[in-house]
Amino acid sequence: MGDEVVFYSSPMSRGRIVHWMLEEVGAPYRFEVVNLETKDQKKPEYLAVNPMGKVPSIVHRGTVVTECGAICAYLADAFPAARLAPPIDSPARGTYYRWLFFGGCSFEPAIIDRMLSRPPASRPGALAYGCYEDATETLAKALTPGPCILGRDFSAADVYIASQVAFGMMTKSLEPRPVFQEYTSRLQQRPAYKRFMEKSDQLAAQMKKAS
Ligand SMILES: N[C@@H](CCC(=O)N[C@@H](CS)C(=O)NCC(=O)O)C(=O)O
Repeated sequence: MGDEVVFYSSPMSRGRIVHWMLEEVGAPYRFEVVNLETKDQKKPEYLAVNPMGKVPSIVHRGTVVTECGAICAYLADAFPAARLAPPIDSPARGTYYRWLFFGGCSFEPAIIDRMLSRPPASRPGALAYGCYEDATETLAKALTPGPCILGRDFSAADVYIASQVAFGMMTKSLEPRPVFQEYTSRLQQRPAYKRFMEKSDQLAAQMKKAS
């Protein structure tokens, strides 16, 4: 079966988060393009991998993993030499899970709702993230000590959170506070980030040319 990660994605999608993560862990991987324009994600071959018909997905050692946050956490554990997750018995492990799950359950929905101009909920208490202001302020406070979400140590949680923060600022659904700008600019200097960007841009250009 080998140790290759099969990576189903599109270069213009949340799969960018996983692409960066794959470069960080140094995993051998094969990029299988799922063209969202031609609705490859809803074709039976791909639905057999992810019945949600969404990217990204990975298959590794015969197991399918979907959901960006889960894939980042999985890859950090599957490729421990990259040291992108605190040890299982470390107190930092709790903080690491906390922000990984905050990213998927609270921060991303707050940003997407804002991007789509969805009206504020009539019952914020029933909404997982409460209100946009609380979700963004909470993250800003957590990032203030820096340089990473866990303090000194860079982790998979940073790949996930920094990607969302950058996306939020790019789509103007997140105010470009200095704490967010400094955090993303710092992490975007990482060699793995630069490798991912170069490969992703190349792939996007090839797809554009072929369309
Ligand atoms: N919760 C999923 C969301 C995945 C998702 O929404 N992917 C979008 C691209 S960014 C997609 O595949 N959209 C195509 C579609 O729904 O048809 C994750 O975190 O991986």
